[in-house]
Amino acid sequence: MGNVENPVASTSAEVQLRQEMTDGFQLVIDALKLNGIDTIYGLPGIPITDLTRRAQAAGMRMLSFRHEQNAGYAASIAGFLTQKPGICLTVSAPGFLNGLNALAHATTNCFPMILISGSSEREIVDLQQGDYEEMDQLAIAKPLAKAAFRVLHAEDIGVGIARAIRAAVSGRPGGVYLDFPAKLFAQSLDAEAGRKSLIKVVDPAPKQIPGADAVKRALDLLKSAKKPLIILGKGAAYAQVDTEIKALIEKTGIPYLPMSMAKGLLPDTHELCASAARSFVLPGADVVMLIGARLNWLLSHGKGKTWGGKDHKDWGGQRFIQVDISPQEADSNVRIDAPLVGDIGSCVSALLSEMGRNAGSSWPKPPAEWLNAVAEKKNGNVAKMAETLAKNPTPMNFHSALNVVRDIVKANPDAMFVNEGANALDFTRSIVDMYKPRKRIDVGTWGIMGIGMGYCVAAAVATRQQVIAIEGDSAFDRDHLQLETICRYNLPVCVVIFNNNGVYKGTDINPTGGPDVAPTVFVKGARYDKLIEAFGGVGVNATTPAELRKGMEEAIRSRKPTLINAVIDETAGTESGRITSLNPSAAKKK
Ligand code: ADP
Ligand code: TZD
Repeated sequence: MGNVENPVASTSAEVQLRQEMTDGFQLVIDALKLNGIDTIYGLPGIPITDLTRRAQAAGMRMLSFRHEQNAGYAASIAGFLTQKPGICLTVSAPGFLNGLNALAHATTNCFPMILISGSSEREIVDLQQGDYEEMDQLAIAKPLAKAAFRVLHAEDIGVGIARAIRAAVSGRPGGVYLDFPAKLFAQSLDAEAGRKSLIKVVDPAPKQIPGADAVKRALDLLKSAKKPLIILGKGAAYAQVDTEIKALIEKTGIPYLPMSMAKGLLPDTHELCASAARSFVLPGADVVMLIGARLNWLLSHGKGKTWGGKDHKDWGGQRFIQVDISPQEADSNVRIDAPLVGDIGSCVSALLSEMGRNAGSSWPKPPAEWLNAVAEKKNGNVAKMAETLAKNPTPMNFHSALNVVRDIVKANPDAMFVNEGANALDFTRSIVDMYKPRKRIDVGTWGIMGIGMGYCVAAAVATRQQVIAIEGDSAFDRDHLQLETICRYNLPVCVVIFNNNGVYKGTDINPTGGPDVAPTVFVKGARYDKLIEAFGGVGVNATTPAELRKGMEEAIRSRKPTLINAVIDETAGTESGRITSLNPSAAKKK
């Protein structure tokens, strides 16, 4: 199928006829644009090459990646940042499978995303006659997506895209798959009929108002608490109701713990932020209000030793309030005494207005004993960390490098911050304070490696801010070629590789004494900075905090694509960072 705007000379009657027709390609573009979607992350090829060209011609931002998985991660985080479904566009079978990882990631993390994949001819696929890139993609996508649809007729494209948008953003957001067989794009349709078939989705993510009884139940429980705690999750960040959440925390005076991607909803330096006293407040709290956070592995399932339970499955005695849009989330791990089901904006507003109605402007603050104990613990830990950060060992280690990163982020609070790795993730999360909402984006619910460069591209495109990425050298494995994507679009991205010669560390040895290095070890002294130079970006090799600081400052000043190879002591860090205990063999060794 060629471009419809073929500039071959034609009679005016022919032009008139052509203008009155539209086709599948055009309807996909028109339907997306009609719904305010102006960016596509993808990789061209049969049958979607013309779609990428025509999307660009129609004024959409069409960002081509070097691998679909990275494009998919970009789309997923664009969805998180914008509340609009991020679009990933791939070719059939292998391209689709490469994008599928990100689709599952979006569903798992509650990010709105639509994976659109071209597919082969239905009649050949269904009879398994061996078509080019034959695969029953819809069937494969279904278990990994919140919803999955196939469109066979051009006049149904509008409905297909409307359903996909609604499914992605309403209720608990997630990943949606849209299957477009090759023939669909070439189908032509009367232009007027085509226009009429499109749907501009009205109120795609409707408010969900919590019940008055549920609001009262939650507040009664909160009021009874002697040691209350609020936990903010990435659902709270996604909801974009930052002022209301700040008001709730400050009005109640309750210490809060931000989950990784909720950091910065209130500045991490806020007096009620209990991050530095995490291992004190979790077992110590008697009533915990979860706002957009699940009691999954990241919160030790709400039980066990982390929560003061005697053994790993024992309840710590906390009573929980859970604010969540999903009515099925409560009781997933432990009993939730007060589920508050609704969108976070409506729930937090309802809590605030009910608090105001009952207590005038003075909601009772938590007992001073609890607040003082939390503050004491926190201040002690902050002071201890300050001592560690002040050291300047040779070689540079995670702490001395992160001391620099911490300063740079403080000086550039609007910069987007991407982070992946094991030690490179855990140390960064606890050392680098965030000051504004939705700035920190990272490995999320799965603890997945490979999101880094896709996130960098989407963060730069969706927010137009400077992007800083802190990457473990192994975390960066799946990302190398996206440096070309970053350079091609000249994005203001500064990637810092914490290079410690391997997965977790670079010190393992092959116990057989054979020629192969240990499975966790990489080439020693690799120069990742040379990779970006191949594409015209700026490469910096930094062996000291001073060199790292200079490199980062220059990257931010110039806004040039930059990669800093930060050489870190290969003996620093621990196996799997803070989740060593999840390794079956490591647990046995302990
Ligand atoms: P974290 O990893 O930060 O703890 P999770 O991904 O586990 O956060 O939890 C996010 C929760 O937020 C999910 O249970 C999801 O249903 C919920 N959520 C997402 N968006 C909203 C919203 N707008 N209103 C209410 N809850 C939401
Ligand atoms: N593959 C994928 C897709 N996700 C994963 N989480 C892993 C593998 C396992 N894994 C981790 O959980 S962290 C990590 C891997 C391979 C890399 C750790 O090494 P690093 O970080 O160099 O990135 P540090 O700072 O050296 O610990």
